[in-house]
Amino acid sequence: HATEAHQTDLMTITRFVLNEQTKRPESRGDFTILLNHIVLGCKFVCSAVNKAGLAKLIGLAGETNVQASDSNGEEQKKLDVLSNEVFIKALVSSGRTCILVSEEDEEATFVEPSLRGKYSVVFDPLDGSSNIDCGVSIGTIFGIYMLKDSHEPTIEDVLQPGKNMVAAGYCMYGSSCTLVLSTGTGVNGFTLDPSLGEFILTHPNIKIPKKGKIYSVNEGNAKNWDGPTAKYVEKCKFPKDGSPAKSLRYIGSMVADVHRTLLYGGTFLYPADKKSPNGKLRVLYEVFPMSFLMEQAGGQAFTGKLRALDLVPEKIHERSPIFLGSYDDIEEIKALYAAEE
Ligand code: AHM
Ligand code: MG
Repeated sequence: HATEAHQTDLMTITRFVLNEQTKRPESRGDFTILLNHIVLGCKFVCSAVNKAGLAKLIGLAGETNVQASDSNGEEQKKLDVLSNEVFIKALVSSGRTCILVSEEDEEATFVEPSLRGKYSVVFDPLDGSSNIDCGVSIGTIFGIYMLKDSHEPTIEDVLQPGKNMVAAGYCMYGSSCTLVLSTGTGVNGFTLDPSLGEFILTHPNIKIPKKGKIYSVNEGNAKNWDGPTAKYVEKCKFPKDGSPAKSLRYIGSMVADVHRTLLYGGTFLYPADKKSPNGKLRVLYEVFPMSFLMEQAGGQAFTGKLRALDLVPEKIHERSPIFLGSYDDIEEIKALYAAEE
């Protein structure tokens, strides 16, 4: 029989999440609506990132960029500022959110009562923005908490350990636009079909290889590392057990580095060092969502002290060291930290 030229049964992200939600009797479609607004934000940012070189969208925020300004002299915003505004507006207008924490905003946004819903979203609208100007992959990272009862929301409602998230994901703006999502029952990847404007399921049930052949870290910080991090990287390069040395891959864009780690296996580290004792990455909207996805894919995420998802953040922009990736590889790192104690 003839091979099919076109796939005709398209599993869009909306259809996928609706299917998942109907398995939950308490669900009234609120999560699907929220997700649709996140997806809209991702599509907007994807389109803006793709046009950035062309449209000179990359002028400084608040500055009038003569070349980039349109005929009305409209100010052009930097892509990360623009992305943040788009997400905030999309999330508020969904009518399903109550607290928003963005890497771009010092303070959390409390949604006004008339538009309030039960979900809180923590996000980095455009992570890795130092990579924009040279066309390297960047991404949006998000995590979602749910208000347990209908009390007046307070900041404590987002200062929750990552294991309390109900969903997490990222969207990578790379050679294609890929959205990876977990609602706590595994990890699935969707790719934007630009002609349809829809995310289609392309990576069902992602599982990270149990052990990997790659490590990923900014080695420029090596002189300031602690003992276990230094020992681990030394082992990657000069293994003493006869196993082959690992390959180093480091893009410097968390979404891209984590995406590769999820698909190919291995480790991604942003450890503590003498200059930054808490590492660089932010707990709420970088460490937690990626750790949630790693565990859901069968991997692990560790802070150097504890399971990353057990951390209880005290401040919304708090940082933590992070070691995440293949199950066996993170076991090795945990053993090195345990030996230190
Ligand atoms: P940003 O939020 O300022 O873009 O910084 C976060 C990025 C991550 O995407 C990436 O993993 C990390 O910074 C790279 O840091 P470094 O340049 O120190 O290696
Ligand atoms: Mg960031």
